[in-house]
Amino acid sequence: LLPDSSIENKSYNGNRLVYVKNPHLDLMDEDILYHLDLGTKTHNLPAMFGDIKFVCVGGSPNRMKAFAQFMHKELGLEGDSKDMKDICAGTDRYCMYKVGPVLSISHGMGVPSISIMLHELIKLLHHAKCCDVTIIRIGTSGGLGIEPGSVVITDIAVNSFFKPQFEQVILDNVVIRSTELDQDLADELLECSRHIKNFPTLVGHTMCTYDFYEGQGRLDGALCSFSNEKKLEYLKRAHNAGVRNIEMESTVFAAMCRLCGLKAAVVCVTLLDRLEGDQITASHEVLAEYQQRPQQLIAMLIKKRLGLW
Ligand code: R2B
Ligand code: URA
Repeated sequence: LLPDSSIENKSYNGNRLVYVKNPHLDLMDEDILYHLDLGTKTHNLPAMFGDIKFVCVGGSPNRMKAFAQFMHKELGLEGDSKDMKDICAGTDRYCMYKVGPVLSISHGMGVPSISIMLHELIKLLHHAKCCDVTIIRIGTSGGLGIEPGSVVITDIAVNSFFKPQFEQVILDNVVIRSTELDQDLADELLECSRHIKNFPTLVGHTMCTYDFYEGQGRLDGALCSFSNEKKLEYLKRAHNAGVRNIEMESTVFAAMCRLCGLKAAVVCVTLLDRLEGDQITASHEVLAEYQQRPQQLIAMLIKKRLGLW
């Protein structure tokens, strides 16, 4: 196992531009962001995206469209948000909406899906010469020992071994990257949450896994080779290590944003308490309301930053 070189692992948050750390990019005449259906020759990226200050990412295309429409209303912008155009309409891999300085993008499920999106998004922000960008993942998760519907602001993203690191396979090497998130941003989000009374918000570690079923200790997948006792022993150990929720993207999100100079946060609502069960039994109405909770918190942060609240 090779640790990241100190240069690659260094955060550049002091300087507020978005960094790409790839010498080959400078030699390319054109950069096609294939999965976003955008490119440096086909689109004027600085004109389209240069004013972006907040990027919100989440798994589901519908939820990220709803978030964009919600932000349109919250920012008091003109026009009908129903007509909002998907910037990535030329591809059905991801969707993207721009609302003033806010970009809302879907990332699909799991580490490989979000990682492809982030490579292209970070290059997009770099080509567009964006600066002072804050990026937040708003998502769903399984809770550990907390009331379903609680919102968890991640202090540290950890892997299945409760370690704050992401292992990227590069050629046939394993490179370990830090998953540290922006502490000040997490504190600012917690402060915002104190003004929202209708749901509990807490700070805790978030465990990121490569699977929803066996990888999260579920007994209800197509495959399962462990007992209920073993499952609970593992989940309780995770809880004792400070883990309060489990999802599938936070480690690679934290690692990539950190290396590219983006201040990043992860805010996920919990759909169930994994110490109580595996199946998600809440009604569609309840789940829909839960999924608006991270959006409310992020809207408050954005409005506060823009002096609108
Ligand atoms: C949370 O929810 C999804 C799985 O249901 C996954 O993308 C995640 O991180
Ligand atoms: N998303 C996850 O990854 N796990 C859960 O238990 C719920 C949502």
